[in-house]
Amino acid sequence: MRINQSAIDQYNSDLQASHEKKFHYLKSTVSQTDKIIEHLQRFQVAIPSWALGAGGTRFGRFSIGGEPATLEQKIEDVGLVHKLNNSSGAISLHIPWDIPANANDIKSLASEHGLKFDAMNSNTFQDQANQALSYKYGSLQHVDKAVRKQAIAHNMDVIKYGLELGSKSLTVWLSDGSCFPGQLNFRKAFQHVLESLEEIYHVLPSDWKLFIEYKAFEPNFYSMTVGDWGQSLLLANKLGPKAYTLVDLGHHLPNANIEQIVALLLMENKLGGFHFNDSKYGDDDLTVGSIRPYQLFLIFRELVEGMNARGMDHALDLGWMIDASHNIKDPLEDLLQSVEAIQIAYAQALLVDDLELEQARAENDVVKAQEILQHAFRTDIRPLVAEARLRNQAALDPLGLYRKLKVRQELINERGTKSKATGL
Ligand code: RM4
Ligand code: MN
Ligand code: MN
Repeated sequence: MRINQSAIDQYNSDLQASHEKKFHYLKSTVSQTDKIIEHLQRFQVAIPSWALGAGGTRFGRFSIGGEPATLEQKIEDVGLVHKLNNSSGAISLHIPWDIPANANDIKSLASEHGLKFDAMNSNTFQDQANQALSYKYGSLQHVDKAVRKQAIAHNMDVIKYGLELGSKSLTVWLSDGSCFPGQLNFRKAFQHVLESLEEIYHVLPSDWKLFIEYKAFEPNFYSMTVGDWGQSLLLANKLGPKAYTLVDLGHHLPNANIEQIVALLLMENKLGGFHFNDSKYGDDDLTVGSIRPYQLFLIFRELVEGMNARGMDHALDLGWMIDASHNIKDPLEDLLQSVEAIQIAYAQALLVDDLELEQARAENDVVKAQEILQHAFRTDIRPLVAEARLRNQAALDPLGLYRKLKVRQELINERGTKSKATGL
């Protein structure tokens, strides 16, 4: 299914009058609206290929219907999201789930939809049917060199696929770790991961980035060999300038101060990528902003301020991606909600007056500093986000139009109720 521009234009003209009212009111109360809108217009968040079908838990999986069963269909689905919001112009692939049979065809299909290829993801956390050696006891950390070699070779293959598609980064997330005390020699495990990553880094093209994603627990429940930002940063620093830490919001121990982590990684020029989601308990992979919107805003505040301090381009210099899983919702609806939540937090972060905040800090005016942040967070910035979409020829209300066009039903008609997306 494809959405015509005329359907978007028609929908927008129906909503125009009510939008104008809200937008003009906001414009009269907030300064620098045009600058914020320009930032929003450029900002793109990549969609992972594995978030387009039903996720599940170890207890069950409930199909959504019309799931994309092929890489082509996954690209089509991201194309639908991007057509509606013009802010999801990239797809992130997971190998071997998304091996392209013909890279050129896949590339041209993606560009028809206005999509680029974001980070490539390797998978050494599952055994594949034709695989010689098992990752049951880890991959890059494994005590057996032959297993490490197999996992290194897989990452090199992923880079090759990425090169064919025009990707510029590799994300390595390892499930390596241990489930019981005594199982692992921590130092040896870490050292093996480092040596393995060194081999991968060695073949990484000079204009590529290597993102090292950490995770505190799951699937290993006693130790994770890349368990926190310290371990990831240690690896990135030892590897060199092409290696960066990747922060996934769901990969921390409860109540971690993620905004502080982000600030320091940016300061060290070692923040490379970002995976958005939300959680209440663990790696819940829920809709961005659905549980802790204030935390999301505070994180964005550090991102914006930290990127400005380094003269970084907000839209291009970090890898932005949603990493969510959909157990009960239509994934495409959830992704539209997540992108919107990201844009809201970003716009609110852009509202904050840096000089005023610094002044309050210099005077130890704790109340003022807190007020400045809370004022931005409590400003209903949604008309600005909608205006950015309007100026980008996207839908004023993407979710509203998605429902009006009955996109899911259309996808079910095309693909059936039983089609199943590969991935998690
Ligand atoms: C992990 C992690 C990675 C993703 C896999 C599918 O928990 O978030 O980014 O590649 O899930
Ligand atoms: Mn992730
Ligand atoms: Mn995760």
